[in-house]
Parts: sequence; structure tokens; C-alpha cells
Amino acid sequence: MELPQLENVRRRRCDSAASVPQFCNSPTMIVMVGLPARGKTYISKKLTRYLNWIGVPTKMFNVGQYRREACKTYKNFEFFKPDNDEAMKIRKACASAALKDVAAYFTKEQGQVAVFDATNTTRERRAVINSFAKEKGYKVFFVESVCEDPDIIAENIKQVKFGSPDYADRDVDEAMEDFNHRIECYREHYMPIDDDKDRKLSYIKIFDVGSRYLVNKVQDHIQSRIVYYLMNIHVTPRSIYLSRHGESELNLLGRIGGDSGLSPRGHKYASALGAFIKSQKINDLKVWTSHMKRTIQTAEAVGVQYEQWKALNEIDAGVCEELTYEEIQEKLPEEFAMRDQDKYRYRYPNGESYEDVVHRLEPVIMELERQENVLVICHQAVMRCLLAYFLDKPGDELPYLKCSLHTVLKLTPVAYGCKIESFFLNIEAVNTHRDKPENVDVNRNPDEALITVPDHI
Ligand code: BKS
Ligand code: F6P
Repeated sequence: MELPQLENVRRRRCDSAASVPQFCNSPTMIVMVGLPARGKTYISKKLTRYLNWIGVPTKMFNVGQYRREACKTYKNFEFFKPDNDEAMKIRKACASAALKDVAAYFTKEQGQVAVFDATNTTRERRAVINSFAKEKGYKVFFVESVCEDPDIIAENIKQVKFGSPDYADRDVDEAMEDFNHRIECYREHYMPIDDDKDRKLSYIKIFDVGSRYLVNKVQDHIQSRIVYYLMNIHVTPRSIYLSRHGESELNLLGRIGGDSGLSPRGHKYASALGAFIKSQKINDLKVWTSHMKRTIQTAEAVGVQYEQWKALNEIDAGVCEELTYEEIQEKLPEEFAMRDQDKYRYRYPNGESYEDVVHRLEPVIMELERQENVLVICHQAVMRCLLAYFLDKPGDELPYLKCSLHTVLKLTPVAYGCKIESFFLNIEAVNTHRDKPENVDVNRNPDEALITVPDHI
């Protein structure tokens, strides 16, 4: 059996005489369903970030943003009353505009997945989306969030709705009341996805922030990945600490890769990290390292139980292992130049690319989603890949993210994103960061350097 490869998920147009557009890999619309303040935007953003990180081009379309564009000022919940005909016209127009943009994203921007973030609480609205998708040849997967826990709903409103432009400069109690009225407007016509009537649809229904799920008709690899991801995320407050190992003997020599031990300053950092972690007073901290000596020595000094992951090993520089950047430039100038042109995709001969590293880190990210407080002691390239996931950084920025030695990054989920704090533990270390060289011509063919161009051209 041929296993679906991520590379193949990227869409290519096929030649076809059929009247409906054909795709080798049909694009997918993820359609959110649920009352306001059920975490739809939270799920949409998180899922979009994950899919982009694993290499599936994904974009989110939030119909609320279109509505705010269309009506610059929001008065109150009466806009959302089902009998407000004028407002209903605007809302329908916004949904249509968003659908049109979804189509453009698939045809003009090589998009593979669109997350359609709106309430979509009526069967009628879902049918409109379904026939639109059918006509265009897209797959549809519904994600419904059902939640009646008043504490979680209030927490959601506090965390994300008060920050919204709809409630800028409004009194907190007044905003809470208005938002609850808004929820009631939707409840009047809300038709949850129905076990029987909707048995032909592909969907996941999530109950009470993931304490129960109903999964129906998963059509393909990407839908199965989405289901698996949604079954692993949680909203319990926690922090993730990312650190590189202490400075190593090879770091001191300016040599990349290898499996050396810590330098004297590296050992100092390891104890400083131990003291820092103690000062943070973290509940049930898990510590993860790679299989490499330098991360294990660092964890030993922290003085807590740790778990080793091979997937956390540093990028394999293949034939360049244990060389300095200068030696690579001298001995393998073409390779060195190629890496600067597309550092994310460049694969060392006999080694790895950043893209390869992201691929092997996927199970680490999935387990980080499941866990609460974790300290990950890893390496420069690996830390960049993990950080790019949490900060939603694209592939072209990822290999240049600053992850200095002897500096802990503390990531704490807030609302839709991640708060980041940086702690330099005051132990000097060498700088291992190389900035992206300026004037890198991305279209340059390394062979062109050998062609002499006459002056008059
Ligand atoms: C701020 N949130 O089910 Cl698998 C606060 N709120 C809370 N009901 C949220 C988002 C931003 C997240 C979820 C959720 C919610 C109300 C909810 C949520 C839903 C499903 C899953 C994970 C989280
Ligand atoms: O220099 C330390 C190091 O961890 C090397 O082992 C690794 O090859 C390198 O950093 C990755 O950084 P970059 O991709 O910028 O060369």
C-alpha cells in the first residue's frame, strides 16, 4: 500500500476535460460550527498553525473580520437578532465574500486547506457551504464545538472577546451581558450537526473542551491528521521552557555538529539552569533531552528525572559535521552558497534539511500538546523548529530565529497565541548564530558563476 506523503499533499492541477475543476489532491475546507465563545477561532488558529508547520499550506477565513470590515462600528447584540433583515443581508454577503476568497486562495495561492471560521449554526448555511464546495471540487470537514460549561464560556469571553474591536472601551459587565445576549440570538436557530440527518457528512463533534468526541466519515489522510491533532490538544494553563544545551567543546571551536561534552562555561550554565528552574517553582515538570552528550550533561546538572528523545537530536550536517562555517565555505563553496539561498529546504549531503527536522519533530510537538509543564533541552536548529511552531513562523524565517546559548525561552499560552519571555542566565557563551547574508539572489543558479557575461549585455 502506498502511504500518503506530505510532499504529495501539495496540490497540483491535473488535466481534465470535466466541467468541474479537478485537483489531484482536492483542497479541503474545514468548516467550524458552534455558538459564539465555544473556542472556534482558537481551534481554527491552532489548527492553521499546525498544518502550515507540517507543510500543508493553510489559511484561516474569519467571517467576523469581514463583518467588522463591512460595519465599522458595532453597537450591540441586536445586530445578531435573527429577525434583523438588514443585518442578515450583510452577514450573508460577508459569508459569500469569504467563500469567494477561499476559492481564490485555492486557485491563485496554491492553498491546500482553508479553515472557514464562522458560527455556521444553521443547517441551511452549512448546505450553502457544502454545495459551493461540491461545485468547486473541494472536500469539506466540519468541526463542531459543543460546550455548556459556564465557567469556560465566561473565561473565553474574558480572554478573547473583551480584546475584540467590538468591545473596545466598553465596560466589562456591559460587554459580558451584550455577549451573552449575542449567544442567545444564535441559540434560537442553532441546529447542531445531527447524528442521523448529517450521517453523510465528514465531521468531528467536540464536547466540553475535548472530554468527548464524535468522529464521522473521515475521508482522507489530512482529515485523519486533523482529528488526531484535535484529540491531543488541551487548554490547561502551563508553560513550555526551551533551552539549548550548555556551551560545548565544539561550540568553542566554532565547529558544527558532533557529539562533544560541555565546556567549563557550559557546565556553569547547566547548574545555573538548575537554579533557574528551581526558582520558577514549577508543578510536575517534565524534562526532555536529545540523545546527545551535551543535552544529557545539561539535564544531569538540573537534577531532575529526564527523558531522552532521539527526535530531539541536532540537525545532521552530513559531510559537514564537525567543520567550521569557514571550512565549509572553502571546501564546499557550492554547498555553502546553496544553503544561503534556501536554508529551510537545503539538505546537507548525507544529512538533513530544516524541513527534515520539522518532519521528525512532529511527534515531539504532538506530545508537547498533550503535556503540561515541560523543559526541552535541545539544540540550535531543533529549538528553531519548535519555536517556529509556537510562534507561527514561516519556513523562510525559521532557520534564522535567534536561539542563543545560555538563554531560556519560556512560552505560555495566552488567548489565541503564546507569550514569550527570554531569560539570559548570565553565563557568557560563544555566538553560534549566522545572520541571513544580504543580497542572496534566490534565482541565482550556482553554475552561472562560471559563465562570463560580455560587458555589453
Ligand atoms: C480562550 N476555548 O470548547 Cl479540542 C479561552 N472556550 C478558551 N469552549 C478557549 C479559547 C480561547 C478553547 C476551547 C473552548 C474554549 C469555550 C471551548 C476548546 C475547544 C475544543 C478543543 C480545545 C479547546
Ligand atoms: O553550531 C551549533 C549547531 O547546533 C550545529 O550543531 C548545527 O549544525 C547548527 O548549530 C545549526 O545552525 P545553522 O542551521 O544556523 O547552521
